[in-house]
Amino acid sequence: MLYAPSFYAIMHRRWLVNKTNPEYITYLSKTASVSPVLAQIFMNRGIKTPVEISSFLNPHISQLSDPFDIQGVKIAVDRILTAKTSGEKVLVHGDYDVDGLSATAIILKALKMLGIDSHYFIPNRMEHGYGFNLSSVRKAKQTGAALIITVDCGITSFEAAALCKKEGIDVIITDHHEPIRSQNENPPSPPFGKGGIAALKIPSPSRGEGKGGGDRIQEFLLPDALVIVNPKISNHKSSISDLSGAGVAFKLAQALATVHNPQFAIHDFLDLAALGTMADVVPLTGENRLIAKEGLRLIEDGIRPGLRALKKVSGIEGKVLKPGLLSFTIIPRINAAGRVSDSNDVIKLLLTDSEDEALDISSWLDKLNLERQQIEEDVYQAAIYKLNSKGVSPVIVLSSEGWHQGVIGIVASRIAEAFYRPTFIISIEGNIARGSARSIPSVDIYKALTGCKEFLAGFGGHKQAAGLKLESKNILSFEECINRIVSETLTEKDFIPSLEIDAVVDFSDINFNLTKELGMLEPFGFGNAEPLLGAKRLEVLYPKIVKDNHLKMKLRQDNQSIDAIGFDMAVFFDKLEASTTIDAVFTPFINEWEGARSLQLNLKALRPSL
Ligand SMILES: [Mn+2]
Repeated sequence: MLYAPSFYAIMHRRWLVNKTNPEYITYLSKTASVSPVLAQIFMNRGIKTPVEISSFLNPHISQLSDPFDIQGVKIAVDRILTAKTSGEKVLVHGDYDVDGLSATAIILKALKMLGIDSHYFIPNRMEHGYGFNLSSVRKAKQTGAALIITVDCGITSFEAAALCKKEGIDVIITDHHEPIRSQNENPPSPPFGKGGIAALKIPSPSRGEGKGGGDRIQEFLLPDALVIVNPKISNHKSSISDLSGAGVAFKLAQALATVHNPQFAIHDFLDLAALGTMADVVPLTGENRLIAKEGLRLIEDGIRPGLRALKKVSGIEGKVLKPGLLSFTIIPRINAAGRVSDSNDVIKLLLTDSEDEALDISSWLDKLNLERQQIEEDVYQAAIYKLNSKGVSPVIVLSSEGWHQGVIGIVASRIAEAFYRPTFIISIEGNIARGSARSIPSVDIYKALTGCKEFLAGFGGHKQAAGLKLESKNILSFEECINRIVSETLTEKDFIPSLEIDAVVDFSDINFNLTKELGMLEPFGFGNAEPLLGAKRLEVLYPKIVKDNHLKMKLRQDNQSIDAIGFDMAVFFDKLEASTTIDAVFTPFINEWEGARSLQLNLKALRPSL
């Protein structure tokens, strides 16, 4: 997601303000020694005691949880150490996205540090499809591996695990995706086979309740592996239940470090774990916050040649890094390989000690990313053209021959965001069509798909993203069905995006100390959004358009005025008259200009005062 809000989203938004008991805010502010505004923000985010606030404000890797708390880690560690003592070869099976590649690099590096002869297999999106599959088992046989460790996948790989068993190859599955629940009436057992649907990999947010013991494993349909390490099986609703694939791999590396080798420094893995964590858009709270915060610092310091080179080709060398910045610099470049080419060289990039090799691979990724952008833009423009001719319905379904599989998910996401409608982008190849869907918060797209399964050959995913496969001749019937189902359950206001405001403030609350406090909540991202503040009845002074598209002005409340900038908000200029008052939503920040520091408001939304 880029910073620029779409025109559509700016113009039609419901403003929601969180309300809390003011007495508790005063109490919390005093006991936790934070401003009332910050206390309100914490309350909104479910952080409700001084102890919780203190640990959130001071994340440190010493707070990392014991990796052996995750079910299966002990067995996995023992098996890996057996591979070391008996000189067995090990194959790491990964995935072609940033999370899967980071996870692969983490485990490979850990195995190499133990002196284990290790190899890897990254499936190719076009050739093998997503997930641990039979070609990976073949590769293990070729290399003579006695043990396969999957990362960021495998939790639904029944077939491949069964084949391994038959071939006498042990499998350790490490994953973070949702396991299939056994009471599920339709177990989506390997639904699409070869060339499956990439978008299916995103975990479903539906969770089991309570903390699992060994007996709870019975509730899931799991592949027959030696052991499965997945916090979704045993650590529901804990600080580690939302780890990314790289996060789970990191916990295994952390466990190996604690039992085996003192020269194992968990610092050697944290930058990669952070990369997967940010790329997979898991909530940046709990253990993920510790990983992201520390890992970002390591990426900033440039400890790894591969990431240093990627920063260089992305033009962000020496910059202060935030998840939002990485999401349109390093992350898409790494993902480009899996989208339009092959990701195997990315592992070399992440593990190399050679500056030259790092720069070579990074430049290649940079080119692939340009190629990906061009392909994406072509598909996007073609999709918008189709949309213009057919009009916007409650669910947008667009299809065509020749739309590249590697970009349909991104295009669906862009259109869903721009038009605030669940969006399906479907690529037709002869009789068969494959599509990718992205939804809006009010629509559970997985559930809606279930209602249309008579038209589908297969589907999977979760509330906000899904993949599907169908016969081309059924596209129209499917489109009618999904529109009917969604229209039946939603009202008009569900199609208006909302803007959640953390606190309504007076200008007298906004000062340097507050911006400093807000900075301590970083890194911002999914699950830990940048706080939005609101203020009412503001006078607009000296509005002007700068650099074509941005809006600059002063806002005044009582006797205090503050500079404000609205990126990509020039569209509001005509609506601003110096005499009318407006309400504004913003994040305050410190603007440094020629050595001087001043408060400034980064505007997110404006409306005339009611
Ligand atoms: Mn993942």
